[in-house]
Amino acid sequence: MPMNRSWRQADPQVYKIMQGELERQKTTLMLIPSENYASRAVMAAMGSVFTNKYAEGYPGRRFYNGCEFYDELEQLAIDRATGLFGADHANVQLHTGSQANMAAYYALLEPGDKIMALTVATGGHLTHGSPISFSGQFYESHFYSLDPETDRLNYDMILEQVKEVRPKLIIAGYSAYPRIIDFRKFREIADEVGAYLMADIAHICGLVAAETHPTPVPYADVITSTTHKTLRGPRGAMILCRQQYAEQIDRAVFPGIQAGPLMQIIAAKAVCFKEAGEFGFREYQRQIIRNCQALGQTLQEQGFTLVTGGTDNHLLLVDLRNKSITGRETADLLETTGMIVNKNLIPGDPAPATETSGIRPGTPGLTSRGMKEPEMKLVAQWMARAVHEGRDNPEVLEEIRGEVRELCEAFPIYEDL
Ligand code: DSN
Repeated sequence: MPMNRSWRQADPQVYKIMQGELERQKTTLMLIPSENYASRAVMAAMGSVFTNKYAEGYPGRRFYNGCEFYDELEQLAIDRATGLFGADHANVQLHTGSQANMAAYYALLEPGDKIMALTVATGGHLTHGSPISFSGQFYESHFYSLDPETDRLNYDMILEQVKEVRPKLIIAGYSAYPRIIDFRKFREIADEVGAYLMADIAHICGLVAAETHPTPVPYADVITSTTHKTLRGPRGAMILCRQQYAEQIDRAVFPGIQAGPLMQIIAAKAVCFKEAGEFGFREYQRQIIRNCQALGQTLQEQGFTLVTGGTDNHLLLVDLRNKSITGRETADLLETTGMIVNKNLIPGDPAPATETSGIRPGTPGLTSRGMKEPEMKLVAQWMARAVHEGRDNPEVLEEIRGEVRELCEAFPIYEDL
């Protein structure tokens, strides 16, 4: 079998599909807050020779020979992760955020133990105890709620709910919550009932690394995260924890729930941790927030309702009920204009998850392209115009599509690809 053909020569069919995707990414606006553009360096690491080797185990304790560079690589990734976040210990082998959560539970809990989080419908994640996920089937899941008046975390209310359930583990960290999370308050709540505190910072990881969101490190026993969202690394995950849980966590990851680590992804994680510590990353994260606030403010000026009235982070939750259009319809409509958003449940949503009454736009991707507040205003105006005028008017949608293309050309990605 030839080994040295280019991708294009070896498989023109897959190569062509990739080219289509590259063109899509170049000419559309990435407004899904859990997505981002990895740097060329991160992508190169993912496509490197590190993909060719098994390295089960940990640095200095491998079950395969020939791991000298893998030990050096993984230790570097661990050291960079602990240095970046100020954590005692890092496990960088997790393939996904769901697996990071699974490993954290596996390390700290027995089957049937009580866990407590927000529901998916109020901003939590499937792996936070949803009955359709392993987390709601292997553990006894309970949920605290948002304050019905404000749709925000109300720590006094959560304390009361936690005291009733007395969970063994409390999860703080969400997929659709636009406000600051007070991890110190969650620590106090966990201490009241002797629970572990797990922070799932998948969404806000970059903000935390840049100190534009308060860190959970002094307060949480275990922190799980993906590495590809605001952190802008490869598609993957990690766990940070206190030293006292390091061995339990490592054992839960390997051999507990995973075998061979994806060393090429660990290489890319190392690169992204370095990039996140570099000059410019903090300003990038600040701009993500400023952009999100500008996007939200213009949407409000256009008559849109934001859950909690605004945002402190990288995402908005837009309640579309006053616009007589569902989240699914809006996301499909905006896609025709090149603005890619995802539908999302809003607190108390009367619609099912397949339809929803909300969308969840976010700004990490647009900010990576170099866009600032003036561009956010344009994007919000186009979103509003599409919803207000475009539903029965393909010409309006076509016009917006043209404007989106022009904006994308003015803020290119991967110029030499
Ligand atoms: N990928 C997460 C998000 O979009 O928030 C959900 O798993």
